[in-house]
Amino acid sequence: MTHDGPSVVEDQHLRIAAVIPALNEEGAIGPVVAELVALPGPGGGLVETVVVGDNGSTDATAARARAAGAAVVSEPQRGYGAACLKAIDHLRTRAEGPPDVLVFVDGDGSNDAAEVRALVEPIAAGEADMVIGARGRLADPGSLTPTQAYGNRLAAFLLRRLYDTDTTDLGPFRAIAWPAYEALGMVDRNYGWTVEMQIKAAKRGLRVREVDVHNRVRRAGQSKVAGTVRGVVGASYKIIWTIARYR
Ligand SMILES: Nc1nc2c(ncn2[C@@H]2O[C@H](COP(=O)(O)OP(=O)(O)OP(=O)(O)O)[C@@H](O)[C@H]2O)c(=O)[nH]1
Ligand SMILES: [Mg+2]
Repeated sequence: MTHDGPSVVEDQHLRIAAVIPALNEEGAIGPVVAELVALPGPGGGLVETVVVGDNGSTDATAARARAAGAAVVSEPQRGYGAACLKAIDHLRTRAEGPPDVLVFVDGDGSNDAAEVRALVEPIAAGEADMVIGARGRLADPGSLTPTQAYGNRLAAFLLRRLYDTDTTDLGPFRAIAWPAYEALGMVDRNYGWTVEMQIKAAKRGLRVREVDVHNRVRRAGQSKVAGTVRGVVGASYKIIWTIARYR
């Protein structure tokens, strides 16, 4: 499948919104937003709106994101999920109405904006409700810590065994159709966000696909999750707890 020429994504004229949770990402957020805004698409850009969920960053994250073309909403309570929920609230209540598809993108430059199209394609084609960017095959060396790679493989194994899925990864770079997202009733406010979405999608019988994506070492700034003890312990605990809880 080629992602260069016109495709079903163009034909559908889907309104795609990118959601970026960000905490102190001033060194990376500008180019991340700018690359999403610049993606070519039907009648302008592929991505209609970029919303950054700013978690009380103490640096210039909000200003840089706005300057690059994003809407910025502020969520004072820390947490990846809290920031996503706030950004999505904004999309739900905005005057133009909600988008057709949500795409989640990290604010640190780990994801490749050019792959948004590949994530959205199965949804545009009516073949999937949710598409997870799986990092197992194409991740740059060093872009996933050994603990992170192992933890993701373990969580994916548990999802396959306990929820009867084909999951190989909990990658944060992912797309979901708006009605599918709304049906899930997402609640997790921090590290359980990605796995909660996959568990609820499985329980509801959503059509879920994985697409291989690249994964880069963060462009700038400091790790909040995989590179910190607090992040690793918190994420491991919350992910396992979430997997057990919904079972
Ligand atoms: N809003 C918000 N965003 C967060 C929080 N923690 C992490 N993030 C964002 O979530 C994304 C992933 O966090 P990272 O710190 O990159 O975690 P990681 O990818 O495991 O670590 P790296 O290997 O350093 O990239 C980044 O865009 C962060 O800014 C948080 O508490 N709130
Ligand atoms: Mg990262």
